Amino acid sequence: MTQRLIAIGDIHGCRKALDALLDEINPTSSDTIVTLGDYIDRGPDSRGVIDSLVDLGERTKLVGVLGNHEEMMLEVLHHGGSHQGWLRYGGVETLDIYGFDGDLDFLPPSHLQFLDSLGDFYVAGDYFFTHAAYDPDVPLEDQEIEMLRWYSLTNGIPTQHQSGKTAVVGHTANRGGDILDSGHLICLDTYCYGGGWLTAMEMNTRQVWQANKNGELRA
Ligand SMILES: [Mn+2]
Repeated sequence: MTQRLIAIGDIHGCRKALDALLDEINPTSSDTIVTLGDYIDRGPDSRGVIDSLVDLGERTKLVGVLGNHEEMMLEVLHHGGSHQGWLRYGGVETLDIYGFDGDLDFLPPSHLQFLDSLGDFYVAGDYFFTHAAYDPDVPLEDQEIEMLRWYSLTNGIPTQHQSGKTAVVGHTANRGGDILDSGHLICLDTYCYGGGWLTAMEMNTRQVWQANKNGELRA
């Protein structure tokens, strides 16, 4: 059985898009799926997205990368951090779908467990995966969080990482819906919540799947 390595870009509450892609991909226990972060906020069904991801983790090898949106939420939940930034960046929609009533323990235990399991980066073969970007001159394990989760590619695309591996990232939305591929860096954030597409890419074959927020596939 072929072992596939599939990356999925920023989901942002677009559960129908995620489920449509997973139906097409039909992941098995021999596949690895790397989700690039920003599962929640902005889109309509962050709770449903986390439900789907928890379920996905039971039938395939799921590697979840932490996005800046999950970072903002966890900062509020675990450390009593300021909620103002998170709410401004789409946290309101997330609280709404979880039925937030003023109590900060609104997440089901399985959802909190999933969010707490997310990592800063993942390396597989000739690729590494982060949410946003990287410093090309710094080993992956020494990267600053600002570069991994917050840096926007609109400020410039980093040169190839010193490891020689190809970076696969999300975070910087390509509003036209197309994948950004600069050779040493591939960005799969194709703006699903805003009217673009949710993108999945199999890294060995470069096969691509895309679905919009209504769950309609792009040919
Ligand atoms: Mn992001």
